[in-house]
Amino acid sequence: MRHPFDLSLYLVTDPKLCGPRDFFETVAQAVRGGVTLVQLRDPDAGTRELVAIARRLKALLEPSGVPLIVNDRIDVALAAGADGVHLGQSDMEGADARRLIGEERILGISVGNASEHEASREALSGADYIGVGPVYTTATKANSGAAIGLEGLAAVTRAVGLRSVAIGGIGASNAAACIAAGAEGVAVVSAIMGADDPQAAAQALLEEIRTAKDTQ
Ligand code: TZP
Ligand code: MG
Repeated sequence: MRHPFDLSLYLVTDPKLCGPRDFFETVAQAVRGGVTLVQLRDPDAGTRELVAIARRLKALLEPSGVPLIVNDRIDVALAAGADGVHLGQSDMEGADARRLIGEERILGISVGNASEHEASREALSGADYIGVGPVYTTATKANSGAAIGLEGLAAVTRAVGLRSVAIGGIGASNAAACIAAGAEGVAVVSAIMGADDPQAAAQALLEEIRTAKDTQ
């Protein structure tokens, strides 16, 4: 049975955005603020370091039941006992990833735009959800592609037909619009990792998202 998950407020981590604040403390505050999923994303960390960080995050998240997803690295996810993996279009195809991670773990795959999806339908096979974006311009990820806007988000979500989480340049002021466009939740990096008060930032985002869902 697949691990249940709630895409409402999906924190994607970035240690570079915490400033002097401790990375794990930042994630702990975000969890207290109500994030519903956490993804370990750290393109600069080596394999051993990533496994160690993933283990610590898994232990930190355990009491709240918030699932841990590892970006890009199936090997790290399996070694650390994470709850899922998130892959990009240039990573392994969905069906192959599913064979490796088994039926319980969550599989997410990024989709940048509708034509990219059309070109790679097999790549999404076995996925539980898609990450769609960047919806808005973002400085957090270099080479993340052109912003696809709310129209792009709506088009991809409709075309793919899987649960979707919007990403890229999202904060409390534009989260509701992403839900209205068809996303089940929003994924954020800087709006929480870089906030002065990560707990309050998460709370404010969740409030916007829940209100948007309630009024749908
Ligand atoms: N993938 C597409 S955009 C992005 C990722 C990881 C970064 C989003 O960061 P932010 O700070 O929420 O705009
Ligand atoms: Mg990736």
